[in-house]
Amino acid sequence: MKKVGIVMGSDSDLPIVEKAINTLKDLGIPFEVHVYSAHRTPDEAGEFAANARKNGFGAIIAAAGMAAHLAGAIAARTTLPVIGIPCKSTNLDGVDALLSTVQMPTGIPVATVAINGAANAALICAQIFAVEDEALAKRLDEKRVLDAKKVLQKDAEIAQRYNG
Ligand code: RP5
Repeated sequence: MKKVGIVMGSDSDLPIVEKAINTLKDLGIPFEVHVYSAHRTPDEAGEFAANARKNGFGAIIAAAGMAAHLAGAIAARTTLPVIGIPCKSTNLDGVDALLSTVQMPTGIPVATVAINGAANAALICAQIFAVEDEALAKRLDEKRVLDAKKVLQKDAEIAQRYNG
């Protein structure tokens, strides 16, 4: 199976990114994690993106906060799917990162998830890989069933507490 590249702009993004890491682990998808910044280490970020396809990656998750140009800078250097996670930091609640990540010019797309939406970033990668991987598609189906059961369990608990 191809790997997912997970790149974050700073190790301060790791608490958010861990949800993507854990989701990929749960689904048995190989990954590699790096800290590269579009602004502080632009050469390393660019080289990682430019070589990603030949290095066995099938998709890249890029997480950054503030003026979050990492996902776009990576997308500029590869035609692999790039999923951007806008990270909440500082004073603007992540809206700064959301707009910086999502507002890409035509031709260089970044599939952007919600602010701090790291689990969904991993799931998008999984769903892309599952187009050609029946076993992974089955694991995704099973996860959906399990997640639904958890919601129904919560419904039962809340209903018992409030509905007499
Ligand atoms: C961004 O600036 C990073 O992605 C991080 O979200 C934010 C703050 O970085 P640090 O100053 O904590 O390294 O580039």
